[in-house]
Amino acid sequence: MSEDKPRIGVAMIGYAFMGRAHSQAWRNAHRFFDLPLEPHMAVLVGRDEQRATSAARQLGWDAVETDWRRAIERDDVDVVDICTPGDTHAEIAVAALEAGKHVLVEKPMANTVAEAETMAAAAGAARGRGVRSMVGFTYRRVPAITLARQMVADGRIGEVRQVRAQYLQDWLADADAPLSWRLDKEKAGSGALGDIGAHIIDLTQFVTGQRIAGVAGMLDTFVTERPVAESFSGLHGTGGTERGPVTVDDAAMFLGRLSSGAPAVFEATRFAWGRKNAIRIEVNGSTGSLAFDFEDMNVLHYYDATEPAGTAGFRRIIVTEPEHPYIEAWWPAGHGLGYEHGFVHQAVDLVRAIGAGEDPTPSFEDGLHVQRVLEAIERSSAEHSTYTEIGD
Ligand code: SOE
Repeated sequence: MSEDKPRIGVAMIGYAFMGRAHSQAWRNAHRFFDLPLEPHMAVLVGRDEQRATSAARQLGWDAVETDWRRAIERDDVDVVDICTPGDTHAEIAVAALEAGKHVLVEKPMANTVAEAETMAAAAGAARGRGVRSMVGFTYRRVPAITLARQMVADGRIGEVRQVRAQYLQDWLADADAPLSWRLDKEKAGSGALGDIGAHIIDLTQFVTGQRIAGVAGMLDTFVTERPVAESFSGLHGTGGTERGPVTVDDAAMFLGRLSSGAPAVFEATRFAWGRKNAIRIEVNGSTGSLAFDFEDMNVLHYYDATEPAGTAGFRRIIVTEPEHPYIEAWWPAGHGLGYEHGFVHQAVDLVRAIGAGEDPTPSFEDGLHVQRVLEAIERSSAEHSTYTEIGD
């Protein structure tokens, strides 16, 4: 990447956990990948000017705005990267798209289907003006996950018969872990369901190449009130004596049926003591299986049932070869990637799509479908209803 490339200016709104992960992606994308445009970290947006200024200095942003509306009007901003809680996604994304800015929005795309529909409509209108939009489901950009999708598409496991997907964390298993916006329905839309269940919904659709066409589910809240946080860092805070209500689900269990009719089983919980970020998906096909666990994220397990039974077995593919997705830009075989690399790959794919005048994925329409699945699960749980079909 020696020659000077035209710059693409980025405004990032929000600078907490996701803002930090996105910042390292914007810093590194063009330093490891050959991009048609060089990301310029133009402005960080945060309401508290002093704290935002400190964050901008630490994370590498050139300027600060305290109002996102000013950021989306700036001439040095081409992309608006939304890293705020879900209750602000729709207003910011629609305004940014209407201002002619490309938009990347963190998952889940919105807090309701209605919000997601306005976002998808704004994205469709903006697309006609060459303005692009993308939803930040980064785990599909883990090389092993992208390889799994390629292997399913290439027929390496035959016809998809069944899927089981889990997202297990334990950062809320302590009943005294304090409240955060992720536990407030007004802010987050839902709890484990939308926060981490959205990821395994997107991953299942991405790996199988099919949509979830219907669901039945149940949601549980184990701890109904918690200490109000006095300070927070990442996902963990310190609680004071004041307590407040938890207004979202702590765990979501649901069944799904893919567009082919194949059944799927899902579980998302932030109460699984000992599981830190265990995103697991296993796809059983007519001639084999694929299995992945993010806690061993550089490995994809593959069982080829066409092999002679005497030597068949799950092989452990170490997804670090230069021919594997994204790997050529990084390290030699066996050195491995981490959580942060999915965010770099996301920035790379977004900038490449913008440079090529193409629509990046997942699109806002993809995000809207995930929202419809989430809402159908909530409805199924609330009404103790059985299987609910989901339209496109
Ligand atoms: C909390 O559950 C969280 O930060 C999610 O919000 C992210 O989407 C996930 O990648 C890690 O865990």
